[in-house]
Amino acid sequence: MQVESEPAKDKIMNTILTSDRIEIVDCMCDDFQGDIGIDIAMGLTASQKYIPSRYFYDSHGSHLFELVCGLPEYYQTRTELAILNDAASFIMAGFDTGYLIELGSGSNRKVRTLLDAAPRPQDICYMPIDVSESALFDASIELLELYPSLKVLGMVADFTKHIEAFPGDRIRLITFFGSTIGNFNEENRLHLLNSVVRLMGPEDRFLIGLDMIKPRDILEKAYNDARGITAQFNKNILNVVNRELNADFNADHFDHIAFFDEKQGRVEMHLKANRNVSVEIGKLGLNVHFERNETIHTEICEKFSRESAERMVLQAGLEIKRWFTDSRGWFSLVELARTL
Ligand code: AVI
Repeated sequence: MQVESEPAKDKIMNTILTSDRIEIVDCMCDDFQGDIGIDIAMGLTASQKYIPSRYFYDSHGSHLFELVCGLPEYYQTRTELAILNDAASFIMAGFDTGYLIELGSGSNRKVRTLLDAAPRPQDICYMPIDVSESALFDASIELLELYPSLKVLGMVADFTKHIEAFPGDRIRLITFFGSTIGNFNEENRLHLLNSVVRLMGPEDRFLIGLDMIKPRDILEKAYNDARGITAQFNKNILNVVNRELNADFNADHFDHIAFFDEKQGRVEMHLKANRNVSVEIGKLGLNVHFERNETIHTEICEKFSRESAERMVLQAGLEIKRWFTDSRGWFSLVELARTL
């Protein structure tokens, strides 16, 4: 497939797969390995210990997250899908050719709604960007079968770092579903949005999913499901650290906790030591002690109001073109353009 892309400066890209309809390139080049040691050393020696939430998503964590998305308490995925179903034809009416880019693509469920509404799918090049090569590969192959005229240019990449590698010779619709933006702190959120804005031309559009503020009991149930899948997802981060850094965390010595901090407008997930714990992190030559009840902060999940969302996008240099939501106003899909 002919795609005129400008490789990111100083980044090596390996082509994993290429044929006439699909190309998958790898921009990661062992970044994950390099970063995790630094991230964990910093996080577990801080006064409030933390592990960055991006380490949830090894293949088991990605599988657990897929299970979370289907839980009755976790309203986000099905609400966003329902909004997308209603909004897809409006969104795609203005985008009948170009690159359909999906940041953090995972499964292809949401983008299929857009492709189904595309007037001419043969004129669209779908660009999934994901750190998981296997998820990207499986989702891409499935799409090629479902849409026989579609072209796919996949990037195994961390979209927080490799945005500059996206091709820019055609109009782009960049999608960022699932309220993943809420998992970034304010500084990183702005940094990510700014880098998307720098990439965008005046005709490009950015479609972003946002989870909205709602009553505490609904939010807290969504992150404390009855089957304990979210607890498994949270604890899996310790297995990732064990595997990658030769550590000896025992996940049974920690309890999953998740609560809504109303003042900050966000759900926080932590792992709380249920006894005094001492952990050896072999590859870092580091021993970390946890007092009983001390927590490791693993995730923030920001919840937005219309005002806070407007403030955020304006600050990043974006303007709202269209705002789609459900009847309860629980989730929003916002179509953005660069402010000129
Ligand atoms: C990926 N992200 C939007 C999810 C969320 O709701 O913040 C991750 C998650 N954490 C616990 N459950 C789901």
